[in-house]
Amino acid sequence: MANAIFDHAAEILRENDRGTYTVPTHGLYPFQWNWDSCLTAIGQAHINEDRAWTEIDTLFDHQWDDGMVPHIVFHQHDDGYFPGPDVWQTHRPTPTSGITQPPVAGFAVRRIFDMTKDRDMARARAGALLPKIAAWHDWFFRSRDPQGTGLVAIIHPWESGRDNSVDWDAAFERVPTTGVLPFVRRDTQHANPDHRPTQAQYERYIYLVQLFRGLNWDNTKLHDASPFQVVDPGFNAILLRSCADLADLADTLDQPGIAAQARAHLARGLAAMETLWSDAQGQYLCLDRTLGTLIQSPSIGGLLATFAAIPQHRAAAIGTRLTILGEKVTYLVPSHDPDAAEFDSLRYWRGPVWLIVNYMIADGLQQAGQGDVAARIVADSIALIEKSGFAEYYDPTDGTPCGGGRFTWTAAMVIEFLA
Ligand code: 2M8
Repeated sequence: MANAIFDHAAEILRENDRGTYTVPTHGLYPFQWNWDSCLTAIGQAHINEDRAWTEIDTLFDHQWDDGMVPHIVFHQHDDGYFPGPDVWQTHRPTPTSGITQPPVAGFAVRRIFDMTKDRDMARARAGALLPKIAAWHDWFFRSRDPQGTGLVAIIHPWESGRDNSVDWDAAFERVPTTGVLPFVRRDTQHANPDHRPTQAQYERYIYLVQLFRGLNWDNTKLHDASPFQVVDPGFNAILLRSCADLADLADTLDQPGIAAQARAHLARGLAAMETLWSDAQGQYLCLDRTLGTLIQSPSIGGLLATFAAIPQHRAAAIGTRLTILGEKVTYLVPSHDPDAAEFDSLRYWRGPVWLIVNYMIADGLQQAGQGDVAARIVADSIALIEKSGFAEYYDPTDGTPCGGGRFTWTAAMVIEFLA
């Protein structure tokens, strides 16, 4: 069984491979997405090391001069996705979006470095990527933490990767829709509209794109200009884990300046994470930076915090919280607490299970000595594949496959789980 699943996953990676980058799935997402690519490369590394490195190299070939790595690279013309390059208007040689995504590259590169059997290749490819990843991290702390709090904000829900999470609802209400130009969504033509964000959310997504476009995508202005500034513990945990992995790699590859800077970001960030902890919810919460208050929304973002080296007692509390959640659903980890009124088992990031998040949470729990809960998450992930194939996401109550099918990062994570 495990061999058949592995082979099927490898077939999906091949099918979505466009030579130097991989699309998340045919039709719904026809371009290169940032964190999809980094996590996909981990799966590819089990099959073809050189191809895995190329996936990340291609992404960083499109890094902006200020250090940002965009969330989409529009390598080829394709009308099947909205919003395309004509909406973003970032005026890049190869069109890109103008916002970023969870910075998982540092973690991915370290993981692929450790796996690569050709050690000369590993040192050369990682060595070339390190300064670029460091520049991206520096960009984050400069552009998305202008007050120097130690934690970065997202300024658009798409940056979080958890596009329509309940976490953003209240802050998103304050984003107006005045002046939004008419548009036609394409996502609802590829996937079931009941599994996707609402029209009202899309209007606000586009409002923010138009606002930032009007500021010429100048990252010295965007953070302060955005009516949406949210500090997500999951997003910051990914950044801090990547800082830690970057520092270790930089030591190995004799790049002490990069290591020192990454450790400085890490120390400040880990200390600041404590301000996001909620005893009442038993997990970390998002901070609405505009209001200065924690958002009382028990989502997966606060559990993903375990991907960073948070204190042992916090990781243990998250383990307990996951055990309780595991009694409420058949498949861990639901992207929102099933007891919350806003929980929707089918709608995208408002309830369904995502295998990439399962992977990162399980990895973090394993590092923190919470092996039993991690094992349950991995077992549930494999059970979902056996029951429902390689979907974009799944209903945590009965495993119904949702969103796009034959999904790249789902396949990549399964390869990693089985290897
Ligand atoms: C989803 O987001 C895109 C926008 O970036 C979309 O819905 O159009 C999210 O699940 C995101 O996390 C993911 O990277 C992307 C491609 O898989 O799809």
